[in-house]
Amino acid sequence: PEPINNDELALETAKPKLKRPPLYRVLLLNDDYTTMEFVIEVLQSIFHHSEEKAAQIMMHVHQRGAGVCGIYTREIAETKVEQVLQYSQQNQHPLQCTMEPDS
Ligand code: NFA
Repeated sequence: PEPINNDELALETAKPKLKRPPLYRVLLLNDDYTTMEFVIEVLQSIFHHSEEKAAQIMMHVHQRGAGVCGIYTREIAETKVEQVLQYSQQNQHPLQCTMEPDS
């Protein structure tokens, strides 16, 4: 039989690595001061939801305390959180946004 060293074996048995990246949920948190209209605007402009879907997510956050606005890879989720916080501060709203691993 053909001799085979460990490096050749490693190359021949190496799986093409096509692993999916970890995903993160971006969450909006309820508060008593941010207007419903502003939350809907954030969900439409930053998360690209329709007005109807944005209103539905806003009401979920309002009634349950928190809700998912979208699920993204780490860098995109981080950017969404930063954009929400910056846009909210610019408009004097205390709206909070965070991210967590998607299960
Ligand atoms: N609770 C806010 C209000 O009654 C609305 C709100 C919804 C704020 C979702 C933050 C997130 N004006």
